[in-house]
Amino acid sequence: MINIILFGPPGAGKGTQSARLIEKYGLVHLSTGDVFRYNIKNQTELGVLAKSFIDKGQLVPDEVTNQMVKDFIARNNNDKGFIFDGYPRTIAQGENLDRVLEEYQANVTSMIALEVDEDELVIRLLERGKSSGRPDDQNEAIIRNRFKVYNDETSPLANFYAKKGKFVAVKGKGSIDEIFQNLCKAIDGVSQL
Ligand code: B4P
Repeated sequence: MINIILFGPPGAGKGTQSARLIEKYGLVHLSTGDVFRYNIKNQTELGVLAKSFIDKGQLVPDEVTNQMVKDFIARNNNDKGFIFDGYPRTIAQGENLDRVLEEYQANVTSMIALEVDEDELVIRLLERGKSSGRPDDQNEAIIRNRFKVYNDETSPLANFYAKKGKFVAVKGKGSIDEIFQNLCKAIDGVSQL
């Protein structure tokens, strides 16, 4: 079983690359952003709550996100493993993921981080905002707030996994194919350990 956290700032390409990686490795994809957006679209109680945070570029509170992930893993437990895309985003979420996987005698294999500079990310997100209808992608101030939240609350997770010897960085700028090949090399490297 391999459990990969695909990490990186907003717009780094986590969703784009996860879609290809799950096909190649047969892993189950958990994108917390996608689950929130599904709930927003269907106007569930979770969706209404999540929207109030996401539209401002803030994180959905840990208790809500952690419970959602716990339920998702319970429903999708499998032999091959997971790609976690956009989760964990805080240290408390990282600790929760360890605890939940332990219940299944599993653990995080590796965090693989896509590194892209902020100006490129703003261009990507504004571009996506033109067609996606996502309010969090349409306003530069909200996008900048997402980076602030990323720098303050999410980036410390890199060190959290580095200390466990489970952090690998991959260049996230270039063609989608090139980046995919580099991610596959990183995954093949850690899955043979
Ligand atoms: P997410 O849905 O996780 O999305 P993201 O960070 O915006 O984008 P991602 O990195 O997946 O980028 P993508 O591949 O789409 O989060 C949205 C919000 O949900 C968060 O701000 C937060 O409020 C909430 N949330 C989610 N998880 C949470 C959690 N765990 N805790 C609390 N709150 C949570 O790529 C972006 C764009 O770039 C696309 O248009 C793509 O086509 C383009 N692109 C990709 N690769 C490219 C490349 N190589 N070159 C050029 N363009 C590229």
